[in-house]
Amino acid sequence: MHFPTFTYLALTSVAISSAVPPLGYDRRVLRDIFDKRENNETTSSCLTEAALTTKAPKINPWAGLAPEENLAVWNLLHDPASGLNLTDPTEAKLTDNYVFWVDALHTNKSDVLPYLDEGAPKPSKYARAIIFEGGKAEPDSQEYMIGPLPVSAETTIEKLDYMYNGGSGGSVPFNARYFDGPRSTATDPLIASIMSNISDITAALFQGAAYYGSTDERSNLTLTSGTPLSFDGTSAFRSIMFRFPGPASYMTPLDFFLLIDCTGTDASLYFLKGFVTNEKFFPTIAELRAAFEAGELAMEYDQTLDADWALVDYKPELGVRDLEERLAPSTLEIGGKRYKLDEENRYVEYMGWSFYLTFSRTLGIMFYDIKFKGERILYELSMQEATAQYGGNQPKAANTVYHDTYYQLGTEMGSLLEGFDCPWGSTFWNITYSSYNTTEVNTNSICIFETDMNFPLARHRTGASNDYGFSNLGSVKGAALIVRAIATVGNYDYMFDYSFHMDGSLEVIVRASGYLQSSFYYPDQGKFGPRIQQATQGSLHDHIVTYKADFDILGTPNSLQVSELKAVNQSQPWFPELGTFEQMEMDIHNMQEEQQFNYAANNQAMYVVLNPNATNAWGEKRGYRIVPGRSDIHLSTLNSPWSLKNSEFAKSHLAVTRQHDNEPFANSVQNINLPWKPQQDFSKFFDGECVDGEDLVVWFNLGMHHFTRSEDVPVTLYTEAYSSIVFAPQNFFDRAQDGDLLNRRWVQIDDEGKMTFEDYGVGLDVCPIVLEEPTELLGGVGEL
Ligand SMILES: *[C@@H]1O[C@H](CO)[C@@H](O)[C@H](O)[C@H]1NC(C)=O
Ligand SMILES: *[C@@H]1O[C@H](CO)[C@@H](O)[C@H](O)[C@H]1NC(C)=O
Ligand SMILES: *[C@@H]1O[C@H](CO)[C@@H](O)[C@H](O)[C@H]1NC(C)=O
Ligand SMILES: *[C@@H]1O[C@H](CO)[C@@H](O)[C@H](O)[C@H]1NC(C)=O
Ligand SMILES: *[C@@H]1O[C@H](CO)[C@@H](O)[C@H](O)[C@H]1NC(C)=O
Ligand SMILES: *[C@@H]1O[C@H](CO)[C@@H](O)[C@H](O)[C@H]1NC(C)=O
Ligand SMILES: *[C@@H]1O[C@H](CO)[C@@H](O)[C@H](O)[C@H]1NC(C)=O
Ligand SMILES: *[C@@H]1O[C@H](CO)[C@@H](O)[C@H](O)[C@H]1NC(C)=O
Ligand SMILES: *[C@@H]1O[C@H](CO)[C@@H](O)[C@H](O)[C@H]1NC(C)=O
Ligand SMILES: [Cu+2]
Repeated sequence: MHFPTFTYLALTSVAISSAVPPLGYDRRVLRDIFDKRENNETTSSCLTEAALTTKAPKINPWAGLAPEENLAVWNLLHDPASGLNLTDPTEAKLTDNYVFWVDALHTNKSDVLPYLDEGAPKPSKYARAIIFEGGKAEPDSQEYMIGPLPVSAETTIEKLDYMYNGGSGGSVPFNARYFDGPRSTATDPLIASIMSNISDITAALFQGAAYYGSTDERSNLTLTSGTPLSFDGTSAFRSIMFRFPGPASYMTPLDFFLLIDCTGTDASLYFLKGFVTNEKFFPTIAELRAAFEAGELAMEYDQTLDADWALVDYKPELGVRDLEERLAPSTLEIGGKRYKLDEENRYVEYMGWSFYLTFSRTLGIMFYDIKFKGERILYELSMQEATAQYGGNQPKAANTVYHDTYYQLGTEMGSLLEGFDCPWGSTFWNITYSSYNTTEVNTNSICIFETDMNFPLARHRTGASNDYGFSNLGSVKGAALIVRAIATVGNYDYMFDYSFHMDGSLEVIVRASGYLQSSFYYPDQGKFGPRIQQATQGSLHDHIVTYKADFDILGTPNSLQVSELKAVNQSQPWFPELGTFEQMEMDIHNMQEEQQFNYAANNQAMYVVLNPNATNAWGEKRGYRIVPGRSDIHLSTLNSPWSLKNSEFAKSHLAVTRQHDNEPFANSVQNINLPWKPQQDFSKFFDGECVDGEDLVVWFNLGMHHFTRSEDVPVTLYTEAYSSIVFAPQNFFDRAQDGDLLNRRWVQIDDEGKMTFEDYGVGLDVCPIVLEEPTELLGGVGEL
């Protein structure tokens, strides 16, 4: 979530794919494994075959910008006739106007639904562009919408203000805009002059290390500063932490902080605010030096210089585990792929499911028009923001809040390693996004695969007094399709999973791995996290990942029904001896107004999005339940100055709003530096509108309270750091949607003890690879 601030993403981002071995390597290994099974028919194994193709019913109306569209938009913006007076970003200074980034503008739902459902023409595509306007009298960042595309005489460039409710539309004050390369460069002379002046002090404290400037070869300290770097855009500041350089510098922080003011575009006015070290504040160089000379500054521990301990490679010193030289079990689509794809339209069909994917440079992968058995469940399902807020006794941890969309989280979704990040044989898709006048490709950065759930979807054995103890036994295979991407945003690797289950339920999971943003270890500050290395403390923090679920259960008019479990005292005449006694019942009502709310204590409430006018065969209203999963949390601090009003979406478990074309996102991508005067204030969505029988949107949070631990070294583990939620049919159907699955077994034993075994023609022999006889599947029972 956090980059050394000299990184200017829009300019320097490159796909890391070239570092990843070609997929073919592991595929060959896979084939070798199966060839050893002496089957001669495996030359074109269904394990490695591409998925079958299908044709999306509609051209994807949410698609990103094609390379030629991006180029045309770029050229239009840079055409002097546009009046934008743009400078080439690679040469830009603070006082120039230049493009930050370009992406596709989301398509309005009110234009898409008629196209999907009523044969209306495909909505026009638009681009959005954030332009840094340092050349203006009052410098700012202004967002524009450019369209319709393709660029023609009708194409206009307009300010994109409509989706921001903070009062300044698409304009963000200079002091709050993204801290890019030119801004970082502008602060470096001040930092270099201050740090050179005290190089003897840093050398004495930190094993000879000093900072003389970002390009000075003598520098052997690196610096980092996070966000926010402004409260309301009237001023800007950097709380800089120094670290030892190296691949794991997040894990080797030092106890030295430099605070500077960097307000405005004139770098000659930037100034020193002070230093922090040894848990003390020194407003001037003179005061720091006086303390140093009085012998009051010393490090109790040296930070480690060799950070090999923080690399995710094999560590033989941990010992040997018996049989670990063998290949671990793997998910393999051994019956052949059971999903179909329209790659051009990013459209997927799987076991009754169908949906479109798209990609945004800030939000990553997004899902649209999610249907099950032809009926719409969700119009949109998308990640909206990944927030992290830290705690600590120094000016880095205590004031750090990240919004990862600010760092363009989507562009940080990188190549996935087959067999490890995703199963062997998965489908891999590229993602693309604009980079100046060209289009960047992150290869194989989305994977799609079907996985064994490793437990049956359903099973039952009916008891009987025969020798086998049952008269019939049914068990249904559990499988799901997963769409996955992993965004490495600075220190963290967020894994986003969307899991489409056979029964029509949909699970959203986020996991976190990667480096802790750690602090120097202070023995007296255990309340902010444990010591995890010689001189490193794992800093306590919250991760809150906000999602949007625009449910359209069989159409747009939906309600959010709450069924609260209540204990009530009542009496029943057939239990006269009990008098009044307590039992539970449901208090059922529809939420009336837009609101933010939390899961009920003890989870004693069920939330169902239903269509008030659609009933199943039993007369029950058809809906989908929101089932909380693991670690469904909100921010721990609700009144921190660092996240006061720009992170409202992270402050409740759930929220429900009326869908509006001008409220497409929970957050804006440059909101992080405006905690007191947000560009986008999520809490303003809640203005008393009715949500009963309306087009409603559910916003939900996943996340983790990250109670850091030694086992976060070298990196946080996905086993523990994960959070999930399930959307499950609730009276949506007349019965469970497992009856139509052939991947099942049905075993019956008649009165004479004769067993019949039904496999519906599906066994391990379906794929060209024959492994075993199907009866083996049932273990003891099959051999009867
Ligand atoms: C596989 O093919 C080889 C030679 O091509 C043959 O010798 C062998 O018997 C075959 N094995 C089976 C199981 O058919
Ligand atoms: C265009 O921007 C440059 C700085 O990049 C500035 O010097 C110049 O005055 C601007 N021109 C106009 C017409 O605003
Ligand atoms: C270092 O800082 C001190 C205190 O501000 C100042 O007096 C001195 O001139 C500076 N020295 C250099 C070489 O900049
Ligand atoms: C930093 O560089 C100086 C000068 O080369 C050297 O003496 C010192 O050991 C280095 N310290 C670290 C921590 O790299
Ligand atoms: C993109 O911009 C660069 C630098 O201005 C230029 O050299 C290149 O020709 C442009 N590419 C296209 C396709 O216009
Ligand atoms: C993915 O990107 C790579 C590298 O640019 C390219 O060779 C490949 O054709 C792309 N795949 C698809 C399906 O576009
Ligand atoms: C039911 O009555 C008992 C006895 O009066 C009381 O202790 C209990 O709190 C009541 N429960 C509820 C749910 O009101
Ligand atoms: C989308 O809807 C908003 C709000 O109604 C409107 O201001 C905007 O112009 C629409 N966008 C397009 C591309 O029509
Ligand atoms: C449900 O149907 C009734 C009767 O047809 C209609 O009056 C009402 O507006 C409908 N409600 C919704 C939310 O569609
Ligand atoms: Cu964490």
